[in-house]
Order: sequence, then structure tokens, then C-alpha cells
Amino acid sequence: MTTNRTFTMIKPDAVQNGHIGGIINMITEAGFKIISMKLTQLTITDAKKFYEVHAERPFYGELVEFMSRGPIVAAILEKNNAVEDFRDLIGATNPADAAEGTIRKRYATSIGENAVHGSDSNENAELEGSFHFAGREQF
Ligand code: DAT
Ligand code: MG
Repeated sequence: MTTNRTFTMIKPDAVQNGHIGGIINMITEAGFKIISMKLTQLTITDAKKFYEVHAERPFYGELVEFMSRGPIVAAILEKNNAVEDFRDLIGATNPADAAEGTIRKRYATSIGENAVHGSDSNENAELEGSFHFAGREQF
């Protein structure tokens, strides 16, 4: 398992609002290298599985519906200390708490529709990335 990779999704709100370019620019300006990238869409089943850890939370149904409602950009990113540094770049889950200069501060509209996903561990980065990309699609 590599420890210098993370997985991200530009979520349906940000894609719909025309922020793909702005977000990719912030990611590359912060020193992340793009290893894999595609425009795709989660099925309801995919979204349920992806957020299974939140299945008992009151917002789970809304989250699954939101994440599957339109296209997303899925990507694997590489940088030293990628998981932690990317969490710093995206900012707090609730954009109201997100620091200046973070992606969520600039592009998220609410805690539920918060523009980007970032893996929370090396293990999840590997699982989430390999769900979307075959080995030959990882550059
Ligand atoms: P993060 O995406 O910062 O890792 P998380 O893993 O705790 O946050 O939650 C996953 C997603 O679930 C989050 O990006 C948006 C949604 N979510 C979390 N807490 C929520 C809440 N209190 N109300 C509505 N949606 C929420
Ligand atoms: Mg999370």
C-alpha cells in the first residue's frame, strides 16, 4: 500500500455549479499530482456502500441521494503525506467552519453539499481509489 496517495471526488453540487476547473486548479497548485481522473456517476448502491459507515446517521438517506444525483469527478492524487495534507486543503466538513483558503470555504454550500470528498486514511484511499480505477488507469 502506498502512503503518499489519496482519493477525491468533486461532488455533484460542485460539478453542477461549474467548479471542476477551479477545484482541480486548487489541487494542483497545492502540489498534488494527478494519478487517475474521470467524470463518472455513483449509483445509489455505490453511494450506499461508499458511506456505509454513516448508515445509522439521520442524514444517510439524504447523503446517498445527493451523491448519486449527478456526475462526479473521481481522482487519485499523489503527494508526500497526501491523506492528511489533502484533508487540510479541503477544510472542515461544515463549510461554515472551514478555514480561509480551503476548497470547502470557497466552493461548498452546506454541510451536506460540501463540494469535495477526501479519504480519511491510507487504507481507505487505497480501497476508494481501486473501486474507481484499474491498475492500468493509475499513472
Ligand atoms: P468528511 O466528508 O469531511 O470526511 P464525514 O465523513 O463525517 O465528513 O461525512 C461524510 C459526508 O456526510 C460529509 O461530507 C457530508 C455528510 N454529512 C456529514 N455530517 C453531516 C450532517 N451533520 N448533516 C448532513 N450531512 C452530513
Ligand atoms: Mg469522511
